[in-house]
Amino acid sequence: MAEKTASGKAFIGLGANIGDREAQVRRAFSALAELPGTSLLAASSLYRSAPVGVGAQPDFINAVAAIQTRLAPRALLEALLAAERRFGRRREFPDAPRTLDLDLLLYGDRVIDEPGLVVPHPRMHERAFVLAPLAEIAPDIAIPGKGRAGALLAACADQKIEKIG
Ligand code: GSY
Repeated sequence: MAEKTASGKAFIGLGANIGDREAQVRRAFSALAELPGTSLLAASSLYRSAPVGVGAQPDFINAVAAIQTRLAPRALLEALLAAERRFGRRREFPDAPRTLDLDLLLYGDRVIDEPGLVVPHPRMHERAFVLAPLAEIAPDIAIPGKGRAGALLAACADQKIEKIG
């Protein structure tokens, strides 16, 4: 049985760069709403973004969701990994193109550094493909130790990203 905790608000980064990327990300919002003890609070627009840190790959479609969940961080992470697998994600090599990527970005104001579970997501504060959709649905959200999403986004002006609705 999944580990339970008091209900908390979390933010999830969604991304896809193979297959029907837009459809997969839109369906993933519904998949998040169907996780045990979880409801979808907000879904950002979809954004097309150039790949960061993975070499020459197709552009990504990215988005961010806010959820309310009774799953504890580790149980939430496991549920996200299981959802990725249901969407056909295969980890054939590090940073392989993906049908769906679900990153646990923030869990309330918790700071967690455990094997396989680091929250806030360690690179989210420097990635426009996370910060733009996050700032859209939660402009004043603070990333512990880093600052506010809206302000951090201003420092990523060189990264190519386009809102597609
Ligand atoms: O960490 C998410 C996977 N990822 C992405 C992504 O989702 N979007 C873009 N634009 N670049 C990325 N590089 C990685 S790794």
